[in-house]
Amino acid sequence: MATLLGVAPRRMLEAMDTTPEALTRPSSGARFTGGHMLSTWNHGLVSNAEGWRIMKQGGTALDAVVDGTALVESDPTGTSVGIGGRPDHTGKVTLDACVMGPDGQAGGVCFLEDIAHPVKVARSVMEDTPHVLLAGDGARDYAIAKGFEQVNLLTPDSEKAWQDWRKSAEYKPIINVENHDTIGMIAQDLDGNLAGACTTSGLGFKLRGRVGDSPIIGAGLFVDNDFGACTATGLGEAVMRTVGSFLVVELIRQGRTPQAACEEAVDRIMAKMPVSDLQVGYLAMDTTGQAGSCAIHGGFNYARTVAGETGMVDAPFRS
Ligand code: SD4
Repeated sequence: MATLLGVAPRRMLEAMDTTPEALTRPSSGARFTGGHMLSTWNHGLVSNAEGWRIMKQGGTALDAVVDGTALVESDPTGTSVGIGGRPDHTGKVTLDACVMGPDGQAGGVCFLEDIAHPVKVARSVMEDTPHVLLAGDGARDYAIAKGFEQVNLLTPDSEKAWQDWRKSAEYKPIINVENHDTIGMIAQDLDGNLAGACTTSGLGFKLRGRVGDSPIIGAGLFVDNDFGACTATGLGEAVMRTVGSFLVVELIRQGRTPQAACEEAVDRIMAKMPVSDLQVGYLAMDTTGQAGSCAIHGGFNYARTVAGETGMVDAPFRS
């Protein structure tokens, strides 16, 4: 992976230029057109493999992130995404997802039940409606009307975990450092265009109705085709309070590297709240093929694919 990390030319940053002209011009450096994908956690390997297969056949970054993350949604052994995701405190699985494309278009669903592929419904909201976000029963009715099948998302394993949890029914709105696996994926295709997707079942045993950062544009995901893309994983409340993914892309727009931008976004969380019990990780790319990542604690890793070559990377951390 060391070679991969050095693949993209490193943009030379001079003193930050914050003039209005500088803030609205696309990032300097040639647009990368070799195919670049970043996906959270170990299951990112599956998403990137699918994404690269799609890109090689001429698919767009948007196709790659939607179909790449949908594969993870299909895996019943994943406990934080799609089928098999842990339920809320009433035993119901509720899903959140969003997508963003290169033209600034965006779509999402939240508090969605009984539908296996929220990321595909999010894409449909983006492409087939004038809206950005559909919630709850309305989102489910929309998905059914669009031909998505209704399925039982609560696997026997998840039901057992919920029954075990009910014995103490201790509700803590925190996320264990080692226990989360939302899939967030950002990609740049062979035309150099950016897109991203994020999908999750959120916190296990959350309060009914709780929605995290993952379906919220600017929190769990943000894409600006002229500058960069970012996705987040971890405790959504901390990400939402700091509008984390938008912040990272905005900092890239202002001239930071993806790495420096992710570090700043983590530092903003750490400056505002105690973090001993919570984890957040950011993953970002710019348009020139550079990647960056940062987490509050160690343990956050991601899959990186550059021109078809893939490796796992351990994210730097701040605590
Ligand atoms: C949430 N951010 O619902 C999601 C959880 C997560 O890895 O990322 N898990 O808060």
